[in-house]
Formats: sequence, C-alpha cells, structure tokens
Amino acid sequence: MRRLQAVIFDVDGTLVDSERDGHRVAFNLAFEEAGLPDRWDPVPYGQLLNVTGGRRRLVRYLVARGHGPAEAEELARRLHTRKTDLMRDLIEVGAVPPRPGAVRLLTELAAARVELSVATTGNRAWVEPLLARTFPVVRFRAVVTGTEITVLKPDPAVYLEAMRLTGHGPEDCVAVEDSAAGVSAAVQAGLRCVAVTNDYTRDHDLSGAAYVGEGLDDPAVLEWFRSRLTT
Ligand code: XBP
Ligand code: MG
Repeated sequence: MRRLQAVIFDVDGTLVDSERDGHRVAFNLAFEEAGLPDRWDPVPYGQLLNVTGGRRRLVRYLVARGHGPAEAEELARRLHTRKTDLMRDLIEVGAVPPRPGAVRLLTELAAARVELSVATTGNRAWVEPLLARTFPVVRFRAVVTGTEITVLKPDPAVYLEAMRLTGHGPEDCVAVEDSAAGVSAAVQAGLRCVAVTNDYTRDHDLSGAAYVGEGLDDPAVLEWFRSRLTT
C-alpha cells in the first residue's frame, strides 16, 4: 500500500464542533442585532446545514420566508458580514472547541511527516484565527476557504485547489469530512475520504467514503491512518 503523504481536513464539524454553539449562535446574534425576530434553534439548524456556506444558507432561508431574491441577497450579505465578526468573537472566548481526538491526530500525522491542509467552505476571516487558536502547534501547508473558492461543496473546487497548491495528486492524499456535501466534494475531486460523523450528520449518506467512523478519537479511525503510515 502506498504511504499516505498528505491529509486535507474539513473544518466545520470535522476538526471543530463549530455549528450548534458557534455559527448558529452567531447567526442568531446577527438576527437579534438587526432587529429581526428570526432565531435558528439547534434541531432545525440541522436542516439548514444542507445548504453549505453561511451567506447562501441565509439567502435560501430568507427567500423561503417570502423575501424577494434581490432583497434576500442584500439582507443576507449584511447579516453575514456581522455574523462573521460575531463568530470571530466566539472563537476568541473559546466557544468553538476542537473535536475530541483532533489535536492528537493532527500531532501524530505531523510527527509522521504527513502534510496537513484545510479545505473549507467557511470564511477565511474566522477560519484563520480559529486554526491559530485551536491548533497552535500545527503548521497547515494550504488553507483553502470559501472566501477564495466561492463555488462551495459539494462542488470539488476547494479540494482541487488544495491539491493544486500543495502539488499532490489525489493518490497521495486523503480527505477527512463529516457531511454528505463534504464527502461528495472530496470524492468528486478523486480523493479517498474518511468520514467522521457528528450529531448533525449521523444520518447523512456517506456511502462514498472509504471509511466512516464516529469521530477523530474513534480507535478504528486512528488505526485506519496508522496502517497507511508504514512505508
Ligand atoms: C460548513 C459550512 C460553513 C459554515 C458557516 O460546511 O457550510 O459555511 O456553516 O461558515 P463544510 P460561513 O464543513 O462542508 O465546509 O458563515 O463562514 O460560510
Ligand atoms: Mg463539515
């Protein structure tokens, strides 16, 4: 078996538990500050997550609530700008923790000289401070975000860009994802994908993944990686 050379990680729901107590809270604070009555509760937020990207999620929601397309776009743009700042504040106070096992897996892969990168639909303005705060000892070779790759998952563009930047072909890499959209993006980019489920994605169709585990601390997931580190 070819030795694993690079791992490209999704962020939301994979490296960090960011959705329920991070993004969702920031969206709700943005609604509140704007004087809007809308609030996204933890359970229905799981449905909203099927639209990747916070601004697109807002547009889809606002149109469904009866706003005209142009008005929804403009309101979503304003709300999302503020939501991004609020998300940065939540990160600063430690409200967005790493998923159990994330620090250990990243450290172990880095020690085995596996190159680590990130491919996310999230905005660079919060992704960078999050990575710096949560994984200070890890050096990511490429961090590709929804700020520069605006065609979001399940489109494979973000993974193709991560491979272009690092110079690796798909046969050298593995993607790690938590959701159906993420697995689909990775697989369409030609990558093998390890999926780690969470409360929002346990029922997703992850059948395209090479392996599905319950988290980054799942012993079977660790074993999956370790078995690919021997030369
Ligand atoms: C996660 C997302 C992100 C966040 C919000 O998808 O869709 O957009 O929910 O971040 P994935 P922004 O984990 O597949 O990358 O508000 O910055 O878009
Ligand atoms: Mg994700």
